[in-house]
Amino acid sequence: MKQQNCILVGVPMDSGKATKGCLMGPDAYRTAGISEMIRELGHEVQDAGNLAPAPVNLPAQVLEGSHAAAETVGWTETLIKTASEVSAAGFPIFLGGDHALSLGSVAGVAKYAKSVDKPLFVLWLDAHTDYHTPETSTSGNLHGTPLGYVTGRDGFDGFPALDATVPEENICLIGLRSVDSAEAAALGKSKMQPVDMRRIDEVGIAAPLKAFLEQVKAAGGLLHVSLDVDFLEPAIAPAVGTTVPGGATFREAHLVMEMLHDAGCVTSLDLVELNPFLDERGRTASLMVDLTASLLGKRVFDRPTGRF
Ligand code: 6HN
Ligand code: MN
Ligand code: MN
Ligand code: MN
Repeated sequence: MKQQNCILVGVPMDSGKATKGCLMGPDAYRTAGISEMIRELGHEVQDAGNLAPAPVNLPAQVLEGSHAAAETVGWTETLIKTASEVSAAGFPIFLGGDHALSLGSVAGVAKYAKSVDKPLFVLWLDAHTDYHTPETSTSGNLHGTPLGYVTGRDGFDGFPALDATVPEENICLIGLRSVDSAEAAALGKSKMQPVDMRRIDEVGIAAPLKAFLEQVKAAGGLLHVSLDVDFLEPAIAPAVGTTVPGGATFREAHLVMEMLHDAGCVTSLDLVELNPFLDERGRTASLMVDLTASLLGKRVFDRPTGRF
């Protein structure tokens, strides 16, 4: 990855589920030193501050089974606009905020990709598929729906119409270990590329990622990475409301980020679901910042120069 102009976009969004706390995420990343880390790696960084949701009133009956739907629609409007604009200016890093922010970040990046006539690919690092529609969700939590929205599934009445959808075959999900039955049924019919923890146990995390990155590079595509804290093993990343045992280890997660760096095709990033209220002395926030450092080129040993 060459030198980047990183743009930090704070998204203190907490409406994607009932458990509160993700609104503190952007400031936890700032406190953990995300700007300083980026600068030390030789990139430029600007902090665009925090966004706010557009005011939205939904007619009764629209999205009535979904938690805080109007607020989530408002965030989605704001994020589509911002994500499509900042993508033209640099490398956006969306500091969440819960995963419902990806309804807007991915839709906005897809709009940008269409405007520059490049295919968009998405890497979803998560315990969950987040492939519900508001109608299939049993929890009513819209953070479980962003991949449903950006692939153009029905049932998102009330949300902005999409300028561009993401083709299913351009989406790879890694780390899966909690998939609801309605999502599994839809996934079975889709062309998305799911990599669950069982497969990672058997073949390792590098092989499926390498295959996906080769697909991205062969297509000359843009790549958006969405990193959910619960991708990680809860023992190393406790600050998330939806922990699932059996997640990616410290080294598996760093290897993913190091490979993404070396591939040089990542163009935008979401850091989502961090709930600082659930953290232990900031260690989850710090780990997420360290993983971002690996994506931006930090390495233990620099092979060409021999420098550590
Ligand atoms: N996340 N499938 C569950 C639900 O409520 O729909 C969990 C969603 C988790 C959301 O990972 O961002
Ligand atoms: Mn998620
Ligand atoms: Mn998740
Ligand atoms: Mn569910």
